[in-house]
Amino acid sequence: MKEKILNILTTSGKDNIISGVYISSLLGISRVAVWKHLKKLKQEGYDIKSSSRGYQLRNSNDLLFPFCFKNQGSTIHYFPRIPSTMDIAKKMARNNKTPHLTVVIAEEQTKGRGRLKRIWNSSKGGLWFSIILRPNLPPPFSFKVNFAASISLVRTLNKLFKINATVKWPNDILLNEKKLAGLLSEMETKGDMISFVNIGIGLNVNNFPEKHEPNAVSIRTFIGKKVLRKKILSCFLNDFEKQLKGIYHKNIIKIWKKYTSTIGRKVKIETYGEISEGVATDVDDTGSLILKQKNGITKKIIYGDCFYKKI
Ligand code: BT5
Repeated sequence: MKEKILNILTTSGKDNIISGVYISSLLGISRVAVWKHLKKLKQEGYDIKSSSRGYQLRNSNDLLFPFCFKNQGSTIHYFPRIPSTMDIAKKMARNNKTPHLTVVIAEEQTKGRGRLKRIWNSSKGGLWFSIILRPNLPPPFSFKVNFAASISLVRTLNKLFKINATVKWPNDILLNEKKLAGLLSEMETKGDMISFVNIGIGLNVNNFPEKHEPNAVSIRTFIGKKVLRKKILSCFLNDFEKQLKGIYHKNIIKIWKKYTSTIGRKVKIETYGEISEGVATDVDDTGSLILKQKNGITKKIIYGDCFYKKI
């Protein structure tokens, strides 16, 4: 019923204002029942305005409801306001019946998180989602999935908006040296295989992240207008699904290198409190960064935060 009401509010009426009588006649339920459903939707966080003329779903031109996605809708789960899509995705993924490529989207996250439990600012207007993946891979190969996600994201954004976003090792997306998106992954294993990998993606689209993060940028601030998040997500999912096919045999790192701005840069890497500096000379086939330090010694770094030094 909830989906049906949202669908009616999205698709009909002048100014998208729909009377309760009209909704009740379409759905064959009483006006009181309509009112109760709408009250619940508002409590859940849907931006619905009531007036003497009826009900109006605000900001309805860029909704991310499952029925807004033609072929992908059946695996999309939308929440107006939740702590984090990662928590819901984890719960869902632990149920073996949840299929590969299930997507959990939030309009707003109250406890969005980055790596090492850092805060991820997730106000309205961004694209905050997690994808549940069941790649047929042993755990040491999970890096392929993470790198594939950043390739698909950067490729989608560059194609749709004619921008020149790049990937910073391991998988931040930068635009003009500022952070446009961050990726996070959480995995569980069963025996010798991955049970699921959940990839969380936070992409600044129509929000203004620079208010809280001076080093952040959104598509809207960069290109100067609002864009459709639905289109971004749909194109990304199509590209990512194709990339994941036969991923075990693909040289993902070779593809990733076409999109990275890290190789050749002077960098500082922080790994659990240890700091290393030098030039990032390569990323090897396991996704580790190869750093040539000032003393000439080469170091292989498996995990860490990478900061670019000024050119
Ligand atoms: C990341 O962490 O970059 C991964 C972010 C993943 C967020 C998604 S949103 C959907 C899903 N659900 C979640 O709860 N999380 C995932 P990390 O590399 O640790 O970067 C975190 C740092 O980025 C913070 O310490 C801030 O400095 C900065 N930051 C926070 N919010 C930001 C934003 N909106 N845009 C750019 N930078 C931000």
